[in-house]
Amino acid sequence: MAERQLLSGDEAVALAAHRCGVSLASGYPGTPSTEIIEAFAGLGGRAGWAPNEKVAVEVAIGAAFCGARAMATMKHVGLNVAADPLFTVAETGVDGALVIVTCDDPGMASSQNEQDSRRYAIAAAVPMLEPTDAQEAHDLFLEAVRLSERWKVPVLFRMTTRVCHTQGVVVAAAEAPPAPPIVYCRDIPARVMIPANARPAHRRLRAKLAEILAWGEAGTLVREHRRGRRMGVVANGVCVPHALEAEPDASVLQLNLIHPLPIERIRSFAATVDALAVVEEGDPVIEEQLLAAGIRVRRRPEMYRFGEHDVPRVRRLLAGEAIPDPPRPRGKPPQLCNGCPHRTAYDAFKGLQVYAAGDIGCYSLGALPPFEAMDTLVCMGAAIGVGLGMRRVLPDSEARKVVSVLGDSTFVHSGITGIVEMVYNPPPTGHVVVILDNGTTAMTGMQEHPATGRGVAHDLIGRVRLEDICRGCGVQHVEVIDMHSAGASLPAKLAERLACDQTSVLILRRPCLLTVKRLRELEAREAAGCGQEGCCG
Ligand SMILES: Cc1ncc(C[n+]2csc(CCOP(=O)(O)OP(=O)(O)O)c2C)c(N)n1
Ligand code: SF4
Repeated sequence: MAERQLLSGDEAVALAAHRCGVSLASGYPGTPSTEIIEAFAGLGGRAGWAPNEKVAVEVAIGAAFCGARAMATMKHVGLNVAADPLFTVAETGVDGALVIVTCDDPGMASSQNEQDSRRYAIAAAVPMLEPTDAQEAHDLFLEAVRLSERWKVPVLFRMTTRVCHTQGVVVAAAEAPPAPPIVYCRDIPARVMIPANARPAHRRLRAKLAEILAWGEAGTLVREHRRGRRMGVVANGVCVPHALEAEPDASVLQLNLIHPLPIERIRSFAATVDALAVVEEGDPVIEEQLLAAGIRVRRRPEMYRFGEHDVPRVRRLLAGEAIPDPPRPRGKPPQLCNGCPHRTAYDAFKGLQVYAAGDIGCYSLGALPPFEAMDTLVCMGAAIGVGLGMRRVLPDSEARKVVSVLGDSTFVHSGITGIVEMVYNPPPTGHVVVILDNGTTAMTGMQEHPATGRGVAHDLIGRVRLEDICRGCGVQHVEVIDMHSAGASLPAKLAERLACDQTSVLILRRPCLLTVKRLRELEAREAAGCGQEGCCG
């Protein structure tokens, strides 16, 4: 009998990727996607954290150009960072398989915005699949690999928080598609996107998409749950089980193929029911396409664009009610841990009344009481650019109060180009960048990154040094402050750098409290000459 395992959607994707011989998985941490890379590595797969999502996708493209099966993983906003390679690899196509997993966060449990990745599939003209639970996450991932190999296109694999993190029983497929040999075949016209090659490549992509649509219309990625005819519901992702439970008499058309949308299957389904509604989280992506295709569908009140759905909410939606959601129970506001090294920085910011152009990480909590000492948060890496913009337009006395503050993982992700901008276009007052180097990616669960010098399994690999990057870029003053021994000097040091007209980077170094034990154990093992986790106590 096939083995039954209790897995989350993320783990089920990792299992499927491992079973079908994905040769390389590259990702950048981000809730709710992070566990895919960790679980894939735990199964013995070759996986690495990339400095950011763009690089993760590029690495996976390189592997797929060689005929390998490759996967890149990220949260929804990561796809913005990776959008540049995505749009062009859609046109070059791949030789092996390329599956890009993007995990959306409707309701923003842990994100800076609520964007809907389905728009990317339409804009980049790539197929997108979406599972409704963990078993489907496993099965559909294998389907995504087959699809990518058959049409030589990248496939977007979308999941949302509930599917990523909800556990379910998963039975691994008896047979995964056997992995093809990894061989690099030169194909300059297909891979070098100078305009003369890109023009036919765009036409090839559109032709592939038309074939995939015909395949999708006839295939198994649309499933009918036939019940009554009074109401028909078209749904995707976690909305499928919600709709099935919320309206026991409604027939439900489950879409696993999100793009290209199998519109004729939906039209046929619509003809069999008295009224049609769409249940989807996020933007009305399906609803808009049905309306554009002339399919009569009940329009969803605007309030359902926001937040996650659950069964009672779907019941209200299907009843056409637009009453506000019941208030959510108030939880304890998040706070920096007691003893968190970031606290010292925010005490100093508060004391000096600086304007802190901030960024995303545990240190974003510096915007909340008791500190209220971070002024902006836009997207990863924006701290430096935003701070420089403020410095350039404010009068001198005000400009001197501006500090850019970001974490070490965020700096490597997308802060480095900000440093280049600071050196290239220095404001007349200079500028001060503070890097909170706690030696981890704390916010998403303590992942390693290039400046920690450790890999997914915390093993020693290559390392980049933040101070070398800043000095190499030409920053006038770069200083590492050991916050264990010299934290008390920070306010005076900060005041000194704010007062001078130079470009400065202060790297405040002290490990995140929650990684100290792990770090000690790793270092002890390494000193004993054993790099293996779990080997020496
Ligand atoms: C484009 C993008 N990718 C990933 C994330 C998820 N994320 C939020 S903050 C963060 C990094 C936090 O690490 P660091 O900057 O070192 O700060 P720390 O939490 O350790 O204080 C990540 C990966 C995101 N918000 N946006
Ligand atoms: S997890 Fe680490 S970085 Fe985050 S608040 Fe706690 S001590 Fe600070």
